[in-house]
Amino acid sequence: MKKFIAFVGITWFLSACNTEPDKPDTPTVPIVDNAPANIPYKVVNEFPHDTSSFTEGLQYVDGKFYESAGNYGQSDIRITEPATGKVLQSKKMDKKYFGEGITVLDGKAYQLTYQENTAFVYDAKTLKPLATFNYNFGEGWGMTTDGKSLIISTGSSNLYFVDPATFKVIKSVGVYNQYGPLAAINELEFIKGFVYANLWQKDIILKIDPASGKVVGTADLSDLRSKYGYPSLQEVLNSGQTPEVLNGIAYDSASNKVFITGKNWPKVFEVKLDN
Ligand SMILES: [Ca+2]
Repeated sequence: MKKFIAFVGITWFLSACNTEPDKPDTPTVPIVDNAPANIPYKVVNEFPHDTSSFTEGLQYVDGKFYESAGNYGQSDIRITEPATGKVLQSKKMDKKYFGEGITVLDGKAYQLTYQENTAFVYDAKTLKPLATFNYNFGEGWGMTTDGKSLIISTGSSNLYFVDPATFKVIKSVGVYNQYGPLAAINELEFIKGFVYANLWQKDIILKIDPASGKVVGTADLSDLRSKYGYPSLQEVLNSGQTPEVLNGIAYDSASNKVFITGKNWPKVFEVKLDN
């Protein structure tokens, strides 16, 4: 960022030195990145959610939720009925794996693991295991898809675009706002050309331009807890209470509905953001 400011300063100085009368006196340099837009939110519906699920990923596919539950010994991939929260199908992971981000693409469900550098691929209808991949670009945190690549977060500020056929990284993009890089990017959802992301241990959702990594919008959901009688995030972080952090964003593109939940949350909320 310092280099950028220096560049702006030098360009402004050169521009200010321009005394030729026939040239318009307009700035020719980009304005330094400003703050992301505030995205208001509104709860429009609420549905039950399994409080035993330490939610690490959520996606809406053909009328069902696909969810990844974390923690060693309690991890699984599950398909649930949105209206009731009923688990329709599930596949438990071996106790050595901690389930993390999940996404469904072309009939296959992909699931990351936290520190095991292993991704699992399942048949999305039957949850039959199809393949495993090993990866080494970081821990497994969140995952979504733009319909072509898997998009993965690792707890860093980067989004990794990964080939679903090989699990090789195609490119990475650093997420930043007006203050610089933002670490701990967590659960993801691709909505209308943007990546929406939970930020670990924050009650906010970021809207990210996937081409540049720039945060273009922020939704602050911190009052959702008090509205529903949940302990504040600070109380949860201090004492280990539940519901834990926001960590699930799903999108139904057919009906333009956004759903959010969190680790051990009793509800999935349908919310209106800027969708
Ligand atoms: Ca998601």
